[in-house]
Amino acid sequence: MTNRTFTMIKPDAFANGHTGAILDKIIKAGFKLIAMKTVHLTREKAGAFYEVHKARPFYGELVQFMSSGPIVAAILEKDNAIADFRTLIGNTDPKKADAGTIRSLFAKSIDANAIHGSDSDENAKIEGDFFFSMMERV
Ligand code: 3AN
Repeated sequence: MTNRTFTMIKPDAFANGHTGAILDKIIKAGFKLIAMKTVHLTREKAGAFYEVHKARPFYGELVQFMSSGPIVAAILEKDNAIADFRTLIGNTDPKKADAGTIRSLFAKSIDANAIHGSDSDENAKIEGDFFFSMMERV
């Protein structure tokens, strides 16, 4: 699994029409699409996905935001996928994200930050399995 990561184009970026531009950057950076779909998470499903952040002060807002509109969820493949994808998307806070990163280009705030990228191989597997069955991936 070390060559796979999981991403979500979040409700802000989807609603603002940035999905195509973001996918273009991801593909041009060398990631292959293993699985992809558009979904609108219920509050319950968003809450379950972010269960690991339950104790954090922003959990309620995060769940509200992630269930506020459609998202694109995808499994991506590339050598060194986790680290390379986090470099491509930039810092969690778009104000701190390097120029040219997806968050610096398309995100407005730390909570509505355009895109998610898994932080470990273990979480990439858990998160990918949350959204996709075996039949839905290459
Ligand atoms: P990342 O997604 O960059 O790994 P995490 O895992 O620290 O960042 O946070 C998960 C998500 O929670 C972030 N993508 C962001 O949307 C939200 N988040 C993180 N920190 C804050 C914060 N201080 N205020 C509001 N939302 C936050």
